[in-house]
Amino acid sequence: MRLFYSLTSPFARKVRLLVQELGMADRISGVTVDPWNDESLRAINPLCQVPALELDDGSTLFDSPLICEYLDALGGSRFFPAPGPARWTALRRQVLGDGICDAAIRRRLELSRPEAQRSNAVIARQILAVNSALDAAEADVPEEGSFTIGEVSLVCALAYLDLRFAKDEWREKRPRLAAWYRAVCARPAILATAPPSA
Ligand SMILES: N[C@@H](CCC(=O)N[C@@H](CS)C(=O)NCC(=O)O)C(=O)O
Repeated sequence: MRLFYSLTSPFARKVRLLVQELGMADRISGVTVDPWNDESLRAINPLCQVPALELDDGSTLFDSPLICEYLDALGGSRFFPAPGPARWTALRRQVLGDGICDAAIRRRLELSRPEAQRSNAVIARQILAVNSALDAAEADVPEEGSFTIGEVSLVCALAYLDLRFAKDEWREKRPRLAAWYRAVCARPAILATAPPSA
């Protein structure tokens, strides 16, 4: 299998982290690509986004939740619980983490436009989404020892905020989330997939 990714993509990091956790690194080769500037990616993923996974039969999977669930099924089904309360909690946390990344990326895109074309309303809405999602995560900090796709997504989202918006200091008003993040970051798979510094 071939994984198309970029080193700074939080969505691609979810997949890379899972690959490490599941011990599947020897089954997947990585191809780095810039999704914003390399149109050749569109032949793999028509949405031209990373992550995208090319399977051994030449077909492709894209969107991190789908790729993660596929790899988890191949690797022993440890990160996506069976239908029931644990699954809904894991998937809710995954949506929350992914949503933080979506909003942070939208904010970055808006900020990259020439100043005269920027919309302060768009930027404010993305900031509100991230802050509200962080407050929701503070109110629902993962239980000790829980490490499902939900926690994987949250880790990748928090690291992405540190990478792109470090000055926002999300930890300040969220001590429980900050303590959880500090502790979970000792996991080897998290250390091994850390994004390069900004
Ligand atoms: N829902 C997708 C989002 C993937 C995504 O937004 N990837 C970004 C990089 S972090 C990308 O490739 N953007 C290029 C584009 O949207 O044109 C997932 O979970 O994989």
